[in-house]
Amino acid sequence: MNSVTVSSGTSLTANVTIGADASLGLHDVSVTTGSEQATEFVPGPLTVVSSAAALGGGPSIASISPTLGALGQTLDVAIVGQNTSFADGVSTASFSGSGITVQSTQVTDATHASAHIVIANDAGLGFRDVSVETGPEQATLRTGFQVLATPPEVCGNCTDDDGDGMVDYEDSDCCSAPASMTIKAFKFKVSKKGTPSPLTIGISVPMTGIDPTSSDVELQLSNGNGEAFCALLTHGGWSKKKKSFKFSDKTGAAGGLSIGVLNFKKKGAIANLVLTGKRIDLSRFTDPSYTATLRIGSQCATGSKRKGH
Ligand SMILES: [Ca+2]
Ligand SMILES: [Ca+2]
Repeated sequence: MNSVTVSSGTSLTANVTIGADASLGLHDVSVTTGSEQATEFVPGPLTVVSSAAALGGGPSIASISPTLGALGQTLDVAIVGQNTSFADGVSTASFSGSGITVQSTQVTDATHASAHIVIANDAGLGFRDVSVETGPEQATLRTGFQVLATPPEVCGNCTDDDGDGMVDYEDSDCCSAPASMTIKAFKFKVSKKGTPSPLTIGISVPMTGIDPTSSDVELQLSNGNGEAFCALLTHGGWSKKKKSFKFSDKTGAAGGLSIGVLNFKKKGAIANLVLTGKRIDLSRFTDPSYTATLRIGSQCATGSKRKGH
């Protein structure tokens, strides 16, 4: 510690020299003012790294996934290192602050690890630093992980993860700027016995450059009763046929949608999509006014139509 310059009751600058033999890793910081002692509320806010790391050539964490977690969640966080030497049984991951417990750290290779974490119900909200220690090696990603009060919306799982009533691409968390689609045909029968019935939906969407053989398609239908239908038509089910794309699924994995055709008007700006399934049960949904949401790749669109029989 060389000098301390106080600029206000809550702010000071400490000039420190870090010795060549200082231990690498997180260090606690505290300030003593007479009888008052202020300590950090996240442990180890100062990280000492090797000089190579300080120059950018040392070990660091390039990315993690997911970057968000909610109170009470148990997650596997994938960690990608850069210039690291992760080793299974040696490397341990940690998250700054209190309330995130790393139950295990698994390493697949020198730059890939996975941390199995539990976020306590009373963990502090906000950003956390993520670190992996491998012997003396320390790799840290500043503010790489965020703790939220409620789970984030996960896009593409047909679940309203954050509980706001909007599923996947209906939710602005997944689709911040939906294009306005035109629903050209929308037909299904409500069986009196409540058995699955044919559904056909035809949609005209202003999407450009879309290719469902490389981008998954998700179709959602909702009405006043809630989410009626949500299906992921994975890119593997699509094939290119001249200027159009065809979808085929016989397994039922696409929510019962079995046939689809996607083609383009002349200049390719408007795509026409028709999807049909033979046995889809919408009988629980008595509100005849449906909103469709379609996602192809990163583009999304929404439109409404009253049911036609
Ligand atoms: Ca979701
Ligand atoms: Ca939601």
